[in-house]
Amino acid sequence: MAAMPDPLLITVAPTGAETAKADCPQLPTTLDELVATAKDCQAAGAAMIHVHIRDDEHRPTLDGGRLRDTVVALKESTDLVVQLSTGGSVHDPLETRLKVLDAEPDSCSLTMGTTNFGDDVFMNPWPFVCELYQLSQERGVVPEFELFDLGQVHALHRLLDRYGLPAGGKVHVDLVMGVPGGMNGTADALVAAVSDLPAATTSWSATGIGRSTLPVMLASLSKGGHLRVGMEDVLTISRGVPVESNAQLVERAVEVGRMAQRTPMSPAEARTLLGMDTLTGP
Ligand code: KMH
Ligand code: ZN
Repeated sequence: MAAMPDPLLITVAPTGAETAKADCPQLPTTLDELVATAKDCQAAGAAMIHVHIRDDEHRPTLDGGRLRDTVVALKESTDLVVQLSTGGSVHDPLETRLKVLDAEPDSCSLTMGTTNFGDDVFMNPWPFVCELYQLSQERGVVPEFELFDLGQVHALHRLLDRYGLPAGGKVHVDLVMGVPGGMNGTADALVAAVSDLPAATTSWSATGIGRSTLPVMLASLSKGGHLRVGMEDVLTISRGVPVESNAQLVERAVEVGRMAQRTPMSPAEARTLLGMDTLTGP
């Protein structure tokens, strides 16, 4: 009997906080655009969405009311697992980032350490990481541990040793590679990071920023990992050719995944993978 293809979690990160709408008009920055993108990406094969939102001037914001409205709208219009970014932009204060969980997302990103981020610094001091993690446990929000560097793999060991398993009992990691200041977006760096993940890790994905997108995608699939794609991470589909839409990036991930005999996971399967079906709602 033919073996069943392994399921592939595809997360779409459609907006991010770094690209200006003026430089990339196809970036989904309004709620309507975000919802339309989410529907298209679910239809294309995504099961989870990593969300950054913008204000009326298309600037990054962590406004609580807007975050709540966004979670509600995405849940009404799609089945996607809704993950809110707690990273925000490099300019967001730590106190504001802790309040993101008030919007009651399914999941939140949780970066495991401070990272140089181009010319800026993405601040994640250890006490902040611990506070955010404990808050996610109290609120029943499933974290995705975002690792930008090998040192952050080690920090994840420390966090789990000290505070135990996340809400839902599963440990899902995303390697964010190729950020100027973080780990390189190469197969070698991915292998090093994956080989040191805590034994409690139940699933992991990877994304490569900019030109590291394809090497990281291929390396992740060859190591049995999952994928994050989207315009937060890359704005060209090939050298010099702008991405038309987030769905285009999801479609490419589906196609490359199929070559590796992986089938896109449904949102329901993703909820099981992430331990969400064991959690009771607020
Ligand atoms: N925008 C970056 C500074 C996250 O979403 O948690 C942080 C980031 C990570 O994108
Ligand atoms: Zn993000």
